[in-house]
Amino acid sequence: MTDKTPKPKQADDDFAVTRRGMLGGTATTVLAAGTGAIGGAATMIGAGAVQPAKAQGRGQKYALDPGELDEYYGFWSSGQSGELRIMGMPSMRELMRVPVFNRCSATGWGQTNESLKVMTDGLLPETKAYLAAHGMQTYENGDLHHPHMSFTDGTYDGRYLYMNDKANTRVARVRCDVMKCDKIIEIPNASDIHGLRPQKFPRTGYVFANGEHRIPLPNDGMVLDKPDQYVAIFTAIDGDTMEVAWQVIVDGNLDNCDADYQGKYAVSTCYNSEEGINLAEMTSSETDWAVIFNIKRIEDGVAKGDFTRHNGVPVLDGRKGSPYTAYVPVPNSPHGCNTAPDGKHIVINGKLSPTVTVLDVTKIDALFESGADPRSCVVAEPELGLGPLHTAFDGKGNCYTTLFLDSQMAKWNMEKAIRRYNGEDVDPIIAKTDVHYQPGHNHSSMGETKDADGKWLVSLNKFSKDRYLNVGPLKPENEQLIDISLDPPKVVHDGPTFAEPHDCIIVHRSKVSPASIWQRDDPMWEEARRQAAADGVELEDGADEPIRDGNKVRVYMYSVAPNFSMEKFTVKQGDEVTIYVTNIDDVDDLTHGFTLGNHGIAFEVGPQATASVTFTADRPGVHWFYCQWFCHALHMEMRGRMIVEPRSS
Ligand code: CUK
Ligand code: CUA
Repeated sequence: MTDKTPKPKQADDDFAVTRRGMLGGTATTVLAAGTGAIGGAATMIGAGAVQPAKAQGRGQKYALDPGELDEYYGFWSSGQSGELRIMGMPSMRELMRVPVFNRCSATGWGQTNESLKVMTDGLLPETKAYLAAHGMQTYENGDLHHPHMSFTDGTYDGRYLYMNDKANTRVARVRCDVMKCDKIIEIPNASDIHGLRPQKFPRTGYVFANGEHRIPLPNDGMVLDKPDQYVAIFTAIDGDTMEVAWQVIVDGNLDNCDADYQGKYAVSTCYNSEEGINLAEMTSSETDWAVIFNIKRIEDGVAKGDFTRHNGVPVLDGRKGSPYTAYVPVPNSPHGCNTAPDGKHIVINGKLSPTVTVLDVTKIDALFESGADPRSCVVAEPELGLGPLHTAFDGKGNCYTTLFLDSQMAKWNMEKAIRRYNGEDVDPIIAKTDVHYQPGHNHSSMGETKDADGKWLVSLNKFSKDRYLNVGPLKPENEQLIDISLDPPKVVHDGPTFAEPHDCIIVHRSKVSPASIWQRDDPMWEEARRQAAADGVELEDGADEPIRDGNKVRVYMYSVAPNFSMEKFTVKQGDEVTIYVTNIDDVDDLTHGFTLGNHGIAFEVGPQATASVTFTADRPGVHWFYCQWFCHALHMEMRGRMIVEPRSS
């Protein structure tokens, strides 16, 4: 032992817990039997007797044995990376990356005709025109903050995941059967979609999305530097059709949102009641709002025509005093908005205030009667610490709030917070757990559903500082797994992440069942199917020769490990070439790829899938194509030639 560097205390501590976890045993049950029996229990767990901090229980197992499957799916955002990530929880192993708003080198997302259709169909006409004028078909960046699953009756139903793009004002949907994005829409009239949550009850239903920044409506250059004429827009999207159902104009800037368990209300945090445009102006007032949207009234308003149409969407006026909204004053600059699994409470996180404000949904109806005290739905406002951003729940009446500035997770009890608000001398705070460092979102297992199970909590920390080997000036963020079955909760595992997961959900694996291979009739390659039919070709049979149609050439090939159906194909310089590849292998894991050398073209073709790409063959000569997904012992040999005949002079 030459290394004298002291080990971080936390690491030793974790290791001890892991080993205890792996050893199994019944210490938890014994200890849970009663605090009066501490002496006896301590004797029974041996080493625990001299380490009182560990005498709280052995904790849950999080480090899985090789081949062991996780109990939960984690669906992670990736911020400015623009993709969705799938994690195994509690092991925190990254299982998959699902490109959504970003261009993906491996899968060809953003290049294949199938993905470009998803990425372009839902763009506004003026956006398409702007992109075309700059030689682009779609945006290739996104800022994906909030991934959330569709609900039925207050819990996840495994149909879809919805997510926002703050950068380019879009909302996307991922199909949970194949874990691929099937719809992306640009939200008109709004600027920068931030907070996003699906309706919990009776089902999704609506997907609620907040336009964060205020802009003129319409934003066509007629109103410029007159911030008093800017508006922020709340949007309800139909989660089945992915069309905008309606929008509501609000005062202030919208931040995060959530829905209730009754299907009656959506709530958004709203900062900048000052309607300022710089930081000093935006934070000068002592109070901002939680804005409550009355869904029934809004639907009635749409039905009776109480709106103005902008970009084809009914836009209602929900500014202060309107029948559609209620503005609940809360301390300055609230951020997270989280509905508790008790079905009754909504927590508004203070950010600049050390408090969170608890709303009681059963008292919200009264806010929509005239002369109501707008604060009458507030039932608690505990002071937790500095920088409360987001709150998660364990389904047992406890709440876990991230404290950004304090780098802590505050565990507090809802019932005690309410009693405290009513004047009783009780402390709602149960524990504070140090996290490393500066947590933003947190999330508990099944925590945003009525099935919150109180087992795991993840803290998504913005800075990793000293937790990992230094990799240069750009460092990973740090996510920490917290065992909340223990009291006090305990950090048991670190996981580094690349830019920048804001939010995640932890979904029990019983709620999700993805397919292992594609169905041949999947709508994803509908257009390829239609074109092949027009050309008299079956996609899975391919065609022996390219099909010429003026200077458009269509190449239909299939792949079966380790071969493409064409060893070569010939086109003419200047041809617009579309290559369709259908993977006729129907085995798990047997993904092929198609990479065309020196043309910047590469894409994935999953088992039983078809994918295609269109490009101009402008380089005379011989160009090899090959399969880039390891598929067979002869994978390296899976290749062919594209021969481009020079343009005849
Ligand atoms: S936000 Cu990033 S820490 Cu966009 Cu949900 Cu709160
Ligand atoms: Cu097919 Cu590698």
